[in-house]
Amino acid sequence: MSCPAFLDLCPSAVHEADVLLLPLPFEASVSYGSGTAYGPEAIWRASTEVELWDEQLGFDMRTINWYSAPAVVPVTSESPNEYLNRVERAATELHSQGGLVVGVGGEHSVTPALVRAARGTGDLSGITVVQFDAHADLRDTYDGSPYSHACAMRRLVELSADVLAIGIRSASAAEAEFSLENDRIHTFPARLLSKHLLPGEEDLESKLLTALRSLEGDVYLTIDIDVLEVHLCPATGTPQPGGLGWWQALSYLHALLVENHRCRLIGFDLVETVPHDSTQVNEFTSALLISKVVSMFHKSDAAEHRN
Ligand SMILES: [Mn+2]
Repeated sequence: MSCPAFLDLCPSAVHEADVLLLPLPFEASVSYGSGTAYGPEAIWRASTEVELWDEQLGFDMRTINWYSAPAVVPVTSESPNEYLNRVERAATELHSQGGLVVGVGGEHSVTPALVRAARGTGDLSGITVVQFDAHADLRDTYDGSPYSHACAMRRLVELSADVLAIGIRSASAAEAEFSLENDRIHTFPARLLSKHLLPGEEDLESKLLTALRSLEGDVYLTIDIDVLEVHLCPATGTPQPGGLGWWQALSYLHALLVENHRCRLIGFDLVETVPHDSTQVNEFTSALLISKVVSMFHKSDAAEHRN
C-alpha cells in the first residue's frame, strides 16, 4: 500500500504510538458488490482531507501519536484461514506496543482474528463485542465458507464472546433464530431505533443508550460501514436502506466511549468500505469515523480505559 500518512500527520514511532492502524485489504468472500480490497488505501487518501480539530468534541487530533502499520496484503496462494492467521499475528504484535489497535478493512471476516489478538487468546469469554452493522453476520457458513464476512459474529459467539448488535436490518431466518435462542446476543435493530415504529413495537433507543453507558469489562468495537444510511456508504458491498444517521451513530459511540467509565476498549475495527470512482463519500465517511472513534476514546481519558 503506497499512500500518504493518516490525516497527513507526521507518523509516530511504533513504540510511542497511541493509535496503531492496521490496513487489511482483504476481499475473499464478498457476496455482492466488490472492491473492499481497495478500502484501506482510499481511506488513507481521504484522511488527508479530515479536519484535525474535532468541533463536536473540542479535541485536536494532533495531540495523538498515530502509527500506520504495513498492510497485511493477501496473496493468492494462501487460504482465507491462512490469511486470517497472519492478521492475528500482525495485530498481536501491535498490541504488544500498548496503544489502541485499529483494524481497517477490507471485509468483515477479519474481525474474529482481531478480537483474538486483542484478548491474547482464543477464549473470548467476558468480552462484549459491540457490533455496528446492517447485517447480523451470524451465519454458520456462507457460500461454503466459515470464514465469510457473513459469519464473523457467529465465530465470535462460538468463542464465548457476548455481542451487542446495533443497526441490524438484514438476517436470514436461521440467523434470527440463532440470535433469539442465544442469550449472549443482544440485538437493537435499526427499525426500532428509527422513531418509525409499527403498532405494538417498542422504541429501543433509550435502552440502547443505557446499555452502552453501563457496559463493564473488556469491549471490542467493530463498525461495518454499512450500518449507516446508504447515502453515507453508497458503494459498500451489500447496501441496505434504513441505516443509522450520522449524528445518531455518533451519539451511540459517544455513550460507549465517552459517557461510559466502566468498560475498557481493547480494540476497534472499521470494515467493508468500498471506494468508487464517482464519489469520495465512502472513504471520507470511513476516515472521519475512525478519527471520531479515536478522538472520543482519547478525549474520555485514555488512562481510565486502559487500566
Ligand atoms: Mn458485517
